[in-house]
Amino acid sequence: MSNYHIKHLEEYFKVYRKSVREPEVFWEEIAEEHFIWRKRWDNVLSWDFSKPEVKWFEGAKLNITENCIDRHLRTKGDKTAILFEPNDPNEEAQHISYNELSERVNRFANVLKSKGVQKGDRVCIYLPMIPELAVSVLACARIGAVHSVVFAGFSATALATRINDSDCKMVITSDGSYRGAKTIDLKSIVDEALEDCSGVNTVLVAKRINSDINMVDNRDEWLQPLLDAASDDCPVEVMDAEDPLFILYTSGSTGMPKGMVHSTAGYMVQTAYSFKNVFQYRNDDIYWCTADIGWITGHSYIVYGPLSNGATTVMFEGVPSYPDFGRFWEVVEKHKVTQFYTAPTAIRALAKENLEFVDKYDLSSLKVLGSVGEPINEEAWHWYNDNVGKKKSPIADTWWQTETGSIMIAPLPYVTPTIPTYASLPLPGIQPVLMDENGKEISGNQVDGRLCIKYPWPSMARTIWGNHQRYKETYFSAFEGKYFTGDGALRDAVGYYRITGRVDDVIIVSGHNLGTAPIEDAINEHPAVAESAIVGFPHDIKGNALYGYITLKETGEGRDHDNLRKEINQIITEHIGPIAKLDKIQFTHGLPKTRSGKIMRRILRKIACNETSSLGDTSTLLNPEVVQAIMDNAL
Ligand code: 7RM
Repeated sequence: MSNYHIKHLEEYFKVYRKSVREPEVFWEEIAEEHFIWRKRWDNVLSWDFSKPEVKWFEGAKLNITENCIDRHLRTKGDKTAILFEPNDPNEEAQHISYNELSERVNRFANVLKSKGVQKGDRVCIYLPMIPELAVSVLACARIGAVHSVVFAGFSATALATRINDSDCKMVITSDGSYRGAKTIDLKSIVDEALEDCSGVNTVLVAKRINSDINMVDNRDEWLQPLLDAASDDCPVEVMDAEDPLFILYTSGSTGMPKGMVHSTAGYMVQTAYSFKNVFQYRNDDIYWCTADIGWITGHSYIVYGPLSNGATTVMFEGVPSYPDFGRFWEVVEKHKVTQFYTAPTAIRALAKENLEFVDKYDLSSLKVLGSVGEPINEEAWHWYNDNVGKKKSPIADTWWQTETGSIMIAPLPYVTPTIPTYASLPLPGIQPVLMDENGKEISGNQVDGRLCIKYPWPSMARTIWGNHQRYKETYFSAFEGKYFTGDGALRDAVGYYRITGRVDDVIIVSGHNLGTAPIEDAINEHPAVAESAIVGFPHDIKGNALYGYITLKETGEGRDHDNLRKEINQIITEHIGPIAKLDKIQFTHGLPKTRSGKIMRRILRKIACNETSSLGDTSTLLNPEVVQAIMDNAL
């Protein structure tokens, strides 16, 4: 009897009910049947959200790389584990088999050891999307070092902050990276960062762009000669279930980034389980997630989830717009990708372009589409469904967070009927609840509130590195005894969840709670609109009024702005009601985005409220230049 792969809706409901009735039995069965343990656990779960303290599979011993690599070698040694697609389409793709991955991870692990890295030490990885990134992550895990991957688009200051916060001894980087038509000099960013990081004594440098870089004596070393000299046999470090596997930083709305700490066993079990079900993964599939491994999506659904299932996972170095906007679809055709997982911001960017970029390619291999990172607006959902999935590939709108480690709410393709903009139903083992402002659980359907999770799940982050108090305050204090996600959601008549955005995005206009996502959805239906972001600003009568920042498609650019404003408010009136009409509409050439593609409404709110003297932390912005332009034209 196995609950591991759910194939029918009735089965989903049955398994879900069991997972609520007997959560420990549910997770224990999955853990038992699908992983290699060096020692079995003594206790499935102990927890206390008031401390907060959560332990899964306590007493168990394991190594996650034995589960992601070694156990596949006997039956799948020659199967491609990582399919590396370079930035330049003329450079050949690399098919790295499980055998080869094993060899490379073992060598790398031995290099780390030879440089003095020990179990529990933190290693910062600042690499572009090249195979060494996945290999170094796994090499750390093999020897029990805690990896802290920093997205290689972050600045020197952001990198230094993260290195220092978790006391990394070593940085792994490259001579540079390719990004579309550009090359980026990563090594000099590292050099600049390390001026402020006295704890780092070793920098390992992978060669990617063959540039002439500065190497600091007694600190920097080229990686390849070390790998060549190392043994390809590195026995695994046997870890405790609750030993930290990695730290990943996520920015809070204020203050220092939070180093979320993930555990070994719980994280492994749930990323594997969710990968299997949300992507309906089958043996010969070619799975592609376009995220960067610098984000949680890449950790869980490029590296650990796929590899623990013995899958082929595509690792893409490039960008969606190079050499042209057909790049994603070219890769899908070339490698016959079966599952494609990307972010709404990418979909919206591609939807702005000519459809020929999609139609040129044969996308018939696709079976499942995924979306993650933001609420997917209705317009983008339909574009994705019609043009990429040809109305045949279900879209899994996956809601989760860096903190949750795994996908929490999502339809299971071919199992759960999908509705645009609805992340739909919780995965088995996940117990979401909606709370009102007074801290009461809202029961029933057709309600909205703050999204909390009321029971622990295996892959939840265990703490914030070095600041357990902040962990408690941020996630376990707003609602007693519950994990607070920071998101708002509504639950419809059949129990489907729709995530309406961060709760700080909820705007109360004349006493009505308005989520930004549904309003933006309505606006984005206008044929001239490419993207929009809504924020509130103080209003004498209504309390708050709505301010919309709107970017137009190329086709909309010559249009009369006053007419457009009327049409947009008309659409809002039709979709939501006159209460949600915008008081101010500013047309802009771009919206401020984080490097992971999320619109930074916090900055737009400050501009709308005329508080531009203190914009707060803008160091994680992808496109700081648009902020000035928006301020200059603010209404
Ligand atoms: C995986 C990831 C987490 C925040 C989360 C939400 C938003 C993510 C969706 C979504 C609506 C989705 N981790 N979010 N996925 N909102 N629908 N399917 O993105 O830590 O970087 O961000 O992202 O607000 O709290 S994250």
